[in-house]
Amino acid sequence: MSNNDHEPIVPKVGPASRRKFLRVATVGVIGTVVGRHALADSLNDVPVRAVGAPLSGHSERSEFVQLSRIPEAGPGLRNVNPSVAINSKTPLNKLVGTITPSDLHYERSHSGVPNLNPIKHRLLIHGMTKKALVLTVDDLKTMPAVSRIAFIECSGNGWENWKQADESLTVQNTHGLISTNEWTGVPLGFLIDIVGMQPEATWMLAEGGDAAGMARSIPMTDEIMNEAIVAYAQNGEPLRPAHGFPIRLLIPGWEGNLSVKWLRRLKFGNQPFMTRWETARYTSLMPNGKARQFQLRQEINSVITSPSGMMEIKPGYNRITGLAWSGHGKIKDVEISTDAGKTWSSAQLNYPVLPKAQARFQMDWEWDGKPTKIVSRSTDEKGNVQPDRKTLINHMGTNALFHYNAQQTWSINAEGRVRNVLA
Ligand SMILES: Nc1nc2c(c(=O)[nH]1)N[C@H]1C(S)=C(S)[C@@H](COP(=O)(O)O)O[C@H]1N2
Ligand SMILES: [Mo]
Repeated sequence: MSNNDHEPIVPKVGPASRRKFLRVATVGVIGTVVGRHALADSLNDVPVRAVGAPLSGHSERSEFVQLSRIPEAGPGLRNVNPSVAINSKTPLNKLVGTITPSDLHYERSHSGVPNLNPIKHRLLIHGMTKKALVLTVDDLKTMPAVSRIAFIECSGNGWENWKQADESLTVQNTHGLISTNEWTGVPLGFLIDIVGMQPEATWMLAEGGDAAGMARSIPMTDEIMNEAIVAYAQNGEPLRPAHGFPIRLLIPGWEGNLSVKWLRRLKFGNQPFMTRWETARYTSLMPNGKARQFQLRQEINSVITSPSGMMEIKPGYNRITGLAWSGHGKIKDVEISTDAGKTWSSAQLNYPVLPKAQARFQMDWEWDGKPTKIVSRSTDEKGNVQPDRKTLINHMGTNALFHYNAQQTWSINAEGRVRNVLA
């Protein structure tokens, strides 16, 4: 592990920031913060101790906490009946830290969620291999396992903002097609060693057991052979049906679409299999009229989750926080501008920062009450910098649907209302 993994929490969020905080405090921030809270001097200031409910075999969220995904039917198609939804977005505006609770992991399923019996399920591995194998879920569970914290992101994440910005969107609407979980399963490389991949094999077809027949061609690069997992668990429990129970493929950092759920088949070959998912779907129409195929990596991205769309803030101290991620590796820096992109300063990163996982950033901010725009811009360890909207659109035009990773701007008016805008 590099130094970064062990960067202690206290020094990063502590002395440096505290100094900044104190400096700001001399112009009144601590005063504002303290002024907002009640001063206490006796036990009468806290509620009496409460009688407890019986313990249970399964705990639920507090009745005072409301958290849910939003089912949507595509760009601009919100507030639909869940029966016609094609995806369901994670409430990034209401979550903290970096791990998404399993029941709030975003969901994208092309033909519903099959209810598969793990006893009957099988994984076939064949094609350009020395032998073909059919494995049960129990077979997989007896093999060496790895656990890895990684994001899955739909390449459609951000698609709401390609052409125009609907001012009523929350960050859940604009960026809710990404989540980070800890995934456990068998390394793909181990399975490849068992079946013996032929030297000519350069691509792998992964096929799902749902009615859609989701199937994608995956290039057998060293990176993928080292990092892909046939996963049977998320956040320490068996996969939830919506996320591929009993098994799914996980390709950290690459299009969510490649992380095939309800995995039933891996087939090796010497060229891409050209499924309809990589011809009719999951291509990007470029300004010259040609379609870009096999844009498989999720690019560098970030978004401020608070304050964000449809929130309201007050003048004085506000803490800006958000999430940054890159399919190339670790996030190295997140800069924030609170003056519409004129000046930038680095936010604090919460450690550990993991490769191909969401990273949490935060910054203290004193809002003077004047209308402004806030925006974040991330940089990863490979030197990739999140593009501004103009740069992305110059390159991609506005006809593409997938891989929108432009900097997200939130405008704030004199009343403190936060709204989605293009830049
Ligand atoms: N078999 C199958 N796998 C699938 C899909 C699907 O519809 N069927 N959807 C894909 C898409 S488009 C995405 S973005 C991810 C979403 O994974 P999640 O629902 O666990 O978030 O799964 C991928 N794997
Ligand atoms: Mo997706």
